[in-house]
Amino acid sequence: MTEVKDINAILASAPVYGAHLRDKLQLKDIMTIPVALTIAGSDPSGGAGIQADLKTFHQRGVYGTSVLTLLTVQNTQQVSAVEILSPQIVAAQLEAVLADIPPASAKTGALGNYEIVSVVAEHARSFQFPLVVDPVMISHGGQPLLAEQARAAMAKLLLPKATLVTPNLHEAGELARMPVYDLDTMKEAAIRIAALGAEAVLVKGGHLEADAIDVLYWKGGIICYRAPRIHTSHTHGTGCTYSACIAAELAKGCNLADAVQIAKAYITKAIETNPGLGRGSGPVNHHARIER
Ligand code: PXL
Repeated sequence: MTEVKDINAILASAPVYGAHLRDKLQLKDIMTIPVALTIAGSDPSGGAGIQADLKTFHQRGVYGTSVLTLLTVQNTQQVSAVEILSPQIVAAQLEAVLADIPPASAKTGALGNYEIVSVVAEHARSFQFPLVVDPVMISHGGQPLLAEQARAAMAKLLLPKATLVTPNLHEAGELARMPVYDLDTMKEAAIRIAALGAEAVLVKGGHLEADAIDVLYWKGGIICYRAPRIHTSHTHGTGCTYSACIAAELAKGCNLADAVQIAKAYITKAIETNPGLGRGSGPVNHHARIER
């Protein structure tokens, strides 16, 4: 083991922490902070996408790195433009960050088009850590965030690399090629999506009419996670925040069923305590605190 002579010099050079925290930290905190990587799009209003992922990683005690795939122009009322980055610049970001700060987990969000899905899938072949795929297809307001022609590529190229895929009812319907509208069809869709190669599938029932029930298909069994429905329009970024929390818990070494349970508690609290920002569908509360 390397002998550490001057902990203050090391802490001072650690960009992770603000100066006010340095005297409270020990070297082991820096050496052991888990890292999670997000590969996703930007939401300038801060509720969804990369911004939601990084805030969630931070809140859950994980250092976040990020690779951008696309920029949206949006606020809580609408998405007015989407600009997709080149696959070359996405690959370059991935290579830069993976070579320098190896993560303990990764997640994907909006990927934009076929070329970016392919580049991410190609890199994912050598990932030695869990990968959560949030198969984002359209924005909250209906703007496409994954071209229609890229949806088959998502199923064929990326899902076989996924530790977990987290579709909502609409995305589950597209991936499983069947209507998904209740608990039975959610279970059936989860099994069909797992057959595409994902190790586990979490079909999220946030858009069901009664309780928000999510169905996890993992290791041949089904686990249901239930939370009471919260009546609010401030749910922007729910999917990103939920999957980011799962990735954060996996980075800390949690098993999948526990990671989903913790993330379900976190997202429920985040919706419940939303800060009511913006004039439209506002963000959830990324500062939400839960017991675990
Ligand atoms: O919630 C899906 C999503 C993902 N990524 C970005 C988004 C949205 C929804 O608006 O803007 C960048």
